Amino acid sequence: MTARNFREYLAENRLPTIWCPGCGNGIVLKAIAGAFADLGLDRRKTAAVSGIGCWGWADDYLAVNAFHGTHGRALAFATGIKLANPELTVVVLMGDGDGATIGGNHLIHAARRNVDLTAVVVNNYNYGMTGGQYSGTTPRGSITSTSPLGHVEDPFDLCALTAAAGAPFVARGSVCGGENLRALIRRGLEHRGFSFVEAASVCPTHFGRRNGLRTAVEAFSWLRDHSLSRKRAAGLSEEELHGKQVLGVFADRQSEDYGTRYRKAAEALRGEGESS
Ligand SMILES: Cc1ncc(C[n+]2csc(CCOP(=O)(O)OP(=O)(O)O)c2C)c(N)n1
Ligand code: SF4
Repeated sequence: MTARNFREYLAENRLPTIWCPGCGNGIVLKAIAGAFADLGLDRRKTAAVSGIGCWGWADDYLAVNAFHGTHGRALAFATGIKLANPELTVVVLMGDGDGATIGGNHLIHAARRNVDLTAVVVNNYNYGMTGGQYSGTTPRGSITSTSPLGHVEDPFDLCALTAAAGAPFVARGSVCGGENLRALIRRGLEHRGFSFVEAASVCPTHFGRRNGLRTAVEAFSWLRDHSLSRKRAAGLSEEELHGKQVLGVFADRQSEDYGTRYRKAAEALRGEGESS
Protein backbone atom coordinates (compact mmCIF):
# COMPACT_ATOMS: atom_id res chain seq x y z
CA MET A 1 0.00 0.00 0.00
CA THR A 2 1.45 3.38 -1.02
CA ALA A 3 0.22 6.55 0.63
CA ARG A 4 -0.97 9.19 -1.83
CA ASN A 5 -1.93 12.83 -1.80
CA PHE A 6 -5.50 13.56 -0.67
CA ARG A 7 -6.03 15.75 -3.76
CA GLU A 8 -5.97 12.64 -5.94
CA TYR A 9 -9.29 11.66 -4.36
CA LEU A 10 -11.01 15.01 -4.87
CA ALA A 11 -12.93 15.79 -8.05
CA GLU A 12 -11.25 19.19 -8.26
CA ASN A 13 -13.02 20.03 -11.50
CA ARG A 14 -16.27 20.14 -9.49
CA LEU A 15 -14.98 22.55 -6.86
CA PRO A 16 -15.88 24.90 -5.26
CA THR A 17 -18.59 23.05 -3.39
CA ILE A 18 -22.16 24.31 -3.10
CA TRP A 19 -21.85 24.43 0.70
CA CYS A 20 -22.27 27.69 2.62
CA PRO A 21 -19.10 29.51 3.73
CA GLY A 22 -18.15 28.15 7.15
CA CYS A 23 -20.05 24.86 6.80
CA GLY A 24 -18.28 21.93 8.49
CA ASN A 25 -18.79 19.63 5.48
CA GLY A 26 -15.57 20.67 3.72
CA ILE A 27 -13.45 19.54 6.67
CA VAL A 28 -15.09 16.11 6.69
CA LEU A 29 -14.65 15.84 2.91
CA LYS A 30 -10.93 16.55 3.29
CA ALA A 31 -10.68 14.03 6.16
CA ILE A 32 -12.24 11.32 3.97
CA ALA A 33 -10.00 12.12 0.98
CA GLY A 34 -7.05 12.10 3.41
CA ALA A 35 -8.02 8.71 4.84
CA PHE A 36 -8.35 7.28 1.30
CA ALA A 37 -4.91 8.73 0.52
CA ASP A 38 -3.31 7.33 3.69
CA LEU A 39 -4.47 3.86 2.66
CA GLY A 40 -3.57 4.40 -1.00
CA LEU A 41 -6.99 3.12 -2.03
CA ASP A 42 -7.52 2.21 -5.67
CA ARG A 43 -10.11 4.74 -6.86
CA ARG A 44 -11.67 2.17 -9.20
CA LYS A 45 -12.25 -0.14 -6.24
CA THR A 46 -13.69 2.50 -3.94
CA ALA A 47 -17.29 3.65 -3.84
CA ALA A 48 -19.00 6.54 -2.04
CA VAL A 49 -22.72 6.07 -1.45
CA SER A 50 -24.79 9.00 -0.26
CA GLY A 51 -28.35 9.89 0.63
CA ILE A 52 -29.94 13.32 0.35
CA GLY A 53 -28.99 16.49 2.17
CA CYS A 54 -26.19 19.05 2.10
CA TRP A 55 -23.69 16.40 3.19
CA GLY A 56 -25.31 13.96 0.76
CA TRP A 57 -23.72 16.07 -1.97
CA ALA A 58 -20.23 14.98 -0.88
CA ASP A 59 -19.91 12.01 -3.24
CA ASP A 60 -19.97 14.53 -6.11
CA TYR A 61 -16.63 15.89 -4.93
CA LEU A 62 -14.83 12.56 -4.51
CA ALA A 63 -12.99 11.07 -7.48
CA VAL A 64 -14.19 7.53 -6.81
CA ASN A 65 -17.23 5.51 -7.91
CA ALA A 66 -20.37 7.16 -6.56
CA PHE A 67 -24.02 6.38 -6.02
CA HIS A 68 -26.43 9.10 -4.92
CA GLY A 69 -29.51 7.39 -3.51
CA THR A 70 -32.69 8.48 -1.78
CA HIS A 71 -33.11 10.17 1.60
CA GLY A 72 -32.53 7.73 4.45
CA ARG A 73 -31.72 4.74 2.24
CA ALA A 74 -28.00 5.06 1.57
CA LEU A 75 -27.14 2.09 3.79
CA ALA A 76 -29.58 -0.17 1.94
CA PHE A 77 -28.01 0.74 -1.42
CA ALA A 78 -24.52 0.41 0.03
CA THR A 79 -25.31 -3.05 1.41
CA GLY A 80 -26.36 -4.22 -2.05
CA ILE A 81 -23.28 -2.68 -3.68
CA LYS A 82 -20.90 -4.32 -1.19
CA LEU A 83 -22.55 -7.74 -1.42
CA ALA A 84 -22.54 -7.63 -5.22
CA ASN A 85 -18.87 -6.61 -5.33
CA PRO A 86 -17.03 -7.52 -2.10
CA GLU A 87 -13.76 -6.15 -3.50
CA LEU A 88 -15.03 -2.60 -3.20
CA THR A 89 -14.25 -0.38 -0.23
CA VAL A 90 -17.60 1.29 0.41
CA VAL A 91 -18.01 4.50 2.38
CA VAL A 92 -21.52 5.72 3.17
CA LEU A 93 -22.09 9.47 3.54
CA MET A 94 -25.11 10.57 5.55
CA GLY A 95 -26.32 13.54 7.55
CA ASP A 96 -27.95 13.15 10.96
CA GLY A 97 -31.37 13.50 9.33
CA ASP A 98 -30.53 11.11 6.54
CA GLY A 99 -28.61 8.49 8.50
CA ALA A 100 -30.08 8.66 11.96
CA THR A 101 -33.62 10.03 11.69
CA ILE A 102 -35.45 8.96 8.52
CA GLY A 103 -32.75 6.32 8.06
CA GLY A 104 -32.46 5.30 11.73
CA ASN A 105 -33.88 1.84 11.15
CA HIS A 106 -31.35 1.11 8.39
CA LEU A 107 -28.58 2.33 10.67
CA ILE A 108 -29.30 -0.01 13.56
CA HIS A 109 -29.82 -3.00 11.26
CA ALA A 110 -26.63 -2.37 9.26
CA ALA A 111 -24.81 -2.23 12.60
CA ARG A 112 -26.48 -5.41 13.84
CA ARG A 113 -25.79 -7.26 10.56
CA ASN A 114 -22.20 -6.08 10.58
CA VAL A 115 -22.07 -5.28 6.88
CA ASP A 116 -18.51 -4.36 5.85
CA LEU A 117 -19.14 -0.64 5.25
CA THR A 118 -17.78 2.58 6.70
CA ALA A 119 -20.57 4.99 7.56
CA VAL A 120 -19.59 8.62 8.04
CA VAL A 121 -22.46 10.56 9.57
CA VAL A 122 -22.01 14.33 9.65
CA ASN A 123 -23.98 15.42 12.69
CA ASN A 124 -24.80 19.12 12.42
CA TYR A 125 -27.79 18.74 14.74
CA ASN A 126 -30.44 19.71 12.19
CA TYR A 127 -31.76 19.20 8.65
CA GLY A 128 -29.52 21.71 6.88
CA MET A 129 -30.70 21.35 3.31
CA THR A 130 -34.41 21.87 3.98
CA GLY A 131 -34.13 24.90 6.24
CA GLY A 132 -33.03 23.74 9.66
CA GLN A 133 -35.77 21.49 11.06
CA TYR A 134 -34.91 19.44 14.15
CA SER A 135 -33.57 15.90 13.70
CA GLY A 136 -33.04 12.91 15.99
CA THR A 137 -29.80 14.45 17.26
CA THR A 138 -30.91 18.03 17.96
CA PRO A 139 -29.89 18.91 21.52
CA ARG A 140 -32.71 19.57 24.01
CA GLY A 141 -33.48 23.26 24.34
CA SER A 142 -32.15 24.18 20.86
CA ILE A 143 -34.08 26.48 18.58
CA THR A 144 -34.79 25.11 15.11
CA SER A 145 -37.36 26.01 12.48
CA THR A 146 -39.65 23.30 13.92
CA SER A 147 -38.85 23.93 17.60
CA PRO A 148 -39.10 27.72 17.88
CA LEU A 149 -39.76 27.51 21.62
CA GLY A 150 -36.79 25.22 22.31
CA HIS A 151 -36.59 21.52 21.48
CA VAL A 152 -38.23 19.39 24.17
CA GLU A 153 -36.85 15.98 23.11
CA ASP A 154 -33.56 14.39 24.12
CA PRO A 155 -31.20 13.50 21.24
CA PHE A 156 -29.81 10.14 20.25
CA ASP A 157 -26.22 9.49 21.22
CA LEU A 158 -25.34 7.93 17.85
CA CYS A 159 -22.22 6.21 19.10
CA ALA A 160 -24.05 4.59 22.01
CA LEU A 161 -26.86 3.60 19.64
CA THR A 162 -24.68 1.94 17.00
CA ALA A 163 -22.42 0.27 19.56
CA ALA A 164 -25.48 -1.16 21.34
CA ALA A 165 -26.83 -2.35 17.97
CA GLY A 166 -23.62 -4.35 17.45
CA ALA A 167 -21.28 -2.20 15.33
CA PRO A 168 -17.73 -3.46 15.97
CA PHE A 169 -16.05 -0.11 15.26
CA VAL A 170 -17.60 3.10 16.57
CA ALA A 171 -15.96 6.49 16.93
CA ARG A 172 -16.74 10.20 17.14
CA GLY A 173 -14.51 13.00 15.91
CA SER A 174 -15.16 16.65 15.27
CA VAL A 175 -14.64 19.20 12.53
CA CYS A 176 -12.65 21.14 15.13
CA GLY A 177 -9.99 18.42 14.75
CA GLY A 178 -9.73 17.48 11.08
CA GLU A 179 -6.57 15.39 11.41
CA ASN A 180 -8.02 13.32 14.22
CA LEU A 181 -11.17 12.80 12.17
CA ARG A 182 -9.03 11.62 9.26
CA ALA A 183 -7.33 9.07 11.52
CA LEU A 184 -10.68 7.79 12.83
CA ILE A 185 -12.06 7.40 9.30
CA ARG A 186 -8.87 5.60 8.28
CA ARG A 187 -9.30 3.19 11.19
CA GLY A 188 -12.92 2.68 10.20
CA LEU A 189 -11.92 1.87 6.61
CA GLU A 190 -9.26 -0.56 7.79
CA HIS A 191 -11.66 -2.32 10.13
CA ARG A 192 -13.47 -5.27 8.57
CA GLY A 193 -17.18 -5.06 9.36
CA PHE A 194 -19.53 -2.18 10.03
CA SER A 195 -17.63 0.94 11.04
CA PHE A 196 -19.49 3.98 12.27
CA VAL A 197 -17.74 7.33 12.44
CA GLU A 198 -19.69 10.36 13.59
CA ALA A 199 -18.31 13.76 12.66
CA ALA A 200 -19.64 16.38 15.06
CA SER A 201 -20.09 19.42 12.84
CA VAL A 202 -21.62 22.85 12.41
CA CYS A 203 -24.36 24.31 10.23
CA PRO A 204 -23.81 28.03 10.81
CA THR A 205 -26.56 28.98 8.37
CA HIS A 206 -29.46 27.38 10.24
CA PHE A 207 -28.53 25.76 13.55
CA GLY A 208 -25.91 28.36 14.35
CA ARG A 209 -27.91 31.43 13.41
CA ARG A 210 -31.00 30.33 15.33
CA ASN A 211 -28.99 29.55 18.44
CA GLY A 212 -27.20 32.84 18.84
CA LEU A 213 -24.02 31.86 16.97
CA ARG A 214 -23.75 34.81 14.63
CA THR A 215 -20.76 33.67 12.59
CA ALA A 216 -19.11 30.43 11.51
CA VAL A 217 -16.28 31.20 13.93
CA GLU A 218 -18.79 31.37 16.79
CA ALA A 219 -20.35 28.08 15.62
CA PHE A 220 -16.95 26.34 15.63
CA SER A 221 -16.14 27.82 19.04
CA TRP A 222 -19.46 26.51 20.38
CA LEU A 223 -18.66 23.02 19.10
CA ARG A 224 -15.14 23.13 20.53
CA ASP A 225 -16.45 24.32 23.91
CA HIS A 226 -19.08 21.57 23.97
CA SER A 227 -16.67 18.72 23.12
CA LEU A 228 -14.38 16.72 25.35
CA SER A 229 -12.36 13.52 25.13
CA ARG A 230 -13.51 10.22 26.63
CA LYS A 231 -10.71 10.56 29.17
CA ARG A 232 -11.93 13.96 30.33
CA ALA A 233 -15.54 12.78 30.30
CA ALA A 234 -14.82 9.80 32.58
CA GLY A 235 -16.14 10.49 36.03
CA LEU A 236 -18.41 13.41 35.03
CA SER A 237 -22.06 13.13 35.97
CA GLU A 238 -24.89 12.86 33.46
CA GLU A 239 -25.80 16.43 34.29
CA GLU A 240 -22.25 17.66 33.66
CA LEU A 241 -22.21 15.83 30.32
CA HIS A 242 -25.57 17.21 29.22
CA GLY A 243 -25.21 18.86 25.80
CA LYS A 244 -21.57 17.77 25.44
CA GLN A 245 -20.01 15.75 22.61
CA VAL A 246 -17.68 13.05 23.89
CA LEU A 247 -14.96 12.34 21.32
CA GLY A 248 -13.04 9.09 20.89
CA VAL A 249 -13.34 5.42 20.03
CA PHE A 250 -16.28 3.62 21.67
CA ALA A 251 -16.00 0.14 20.11
CA ASP A 252 -13.10 -1.63 18.42
CA ARG A 253 -13.50 -5.37 18.24
CA GLN A 254 -13.33 -8.08 15.60
CA SER A 255 -16.46 -9.85 14.44
CA GLU A 256 -17.03 -11.80 11.21
CA ASP A 257 -18.88 -9.58 8.75
CA TYR A 258 -22.21 -10.33 7.12
CA GLY A 259 -20.88 -10.84 3.57
CA THR A 260 -18.29 -13.41 4.71
CA ARG A 261 -20.91 -15.35 6.67
CA TYR A 262 -23.32 -15.19 3.78
CA ARG A 263 -20.76 -16.48 1.28
CA LYS A 264 -19.73 -19.30 3.64
CA ALA A 265 -23.37 -20.36 4.00
CA ALA A 266 -23.84 -20.27 0.21
CA GLU A 267 -20.66 -22.32 -0.35
CA ALA A 268 -21.76 -24.89 2.24
CA LEU A 269 -25.11 -25.25 0.46
CA ARG A 270 -23.33 -25.65 -2.90
CA GLY A 271 -21.05 -28.30 -1.37
CA GLU A 272 -24.07 -30.25 -0.10
CA GLY A 273 -25.68 -30.06 -3.55
CA GLU A 274 -22.55 -31.42 -5.24
CA SER A 275 -22.16 -34.34 -2.81
CA SER A 276 -25.82 -35.47 -3.00
C1 LIG B 1 -38.23 10.67 1.53
C2 LIG B 1 -37.80 12.10 1.64
N1 LIG B 1 -38.25 12.84 2.68
C3 LIG B 1 -37.84 14.13 2.82
C4 LIG B 1 -37.00 14.68 1.88
C5 LIG B 1 -36.58 16.12 2.03
N2 LIG B 1 -35.25 16.25 2.54
C6 LIG B 1 -34.19 16.40 1.71
S1 LIG B 1 -32.75 16.63 2.53
C7 LIG B 1 -33.55 16.53 4.03
C8 LIG B 1 -32.83 16.71 5.33
C9 LIG B 1 -31.35 16.57 5.26
O1 LIG B 1 -30.82 16.68 6.55
P1 LIG B 1 -29.54 15.89 6.96
O2 LIG B 1 -29.63 14.48 6.55
O3 LIG B 1 -29.31 16.12 8.42
O4 LIG B 1 -28.38 16.52 6.08
P2 LIG B 1 -27.81 18.02 6.00
O5 LIG B 1 -28.61 18.70 4.94
O6 LIG B 1 -27.95 18.65 7.36
O7 LIG B 1 -26.39 17.80 5.61
C10 LIG B 1 -34.92 16.32 3.87
C11 LIG B 1 -35.88 16.21 4.97
C12 LIG B 1 -36.56 13.87 0.81
N3 LIG B 1 -35.69 14.32 -0.10
N4 LIG B 1 -36.98 12.59 0.72
S1 SF4 C 1 -27.32 24.83 5.11
FE1 SF4 C 1 -25.98 24.25 6.82
S2 SF4 C 1 -25.33 22.11 6.36
FE2 SF4 C 1 -26.16 23.02 4.46
S3 SF4 C 1 -24.35 23.81 3.38
FE3 SF4 C 1 -25.24 25.51 4.58
S4 SF4 C 1 -24.11 25.48 6.54
FE4 SF4 C 1 -23.77 23.49 5.52
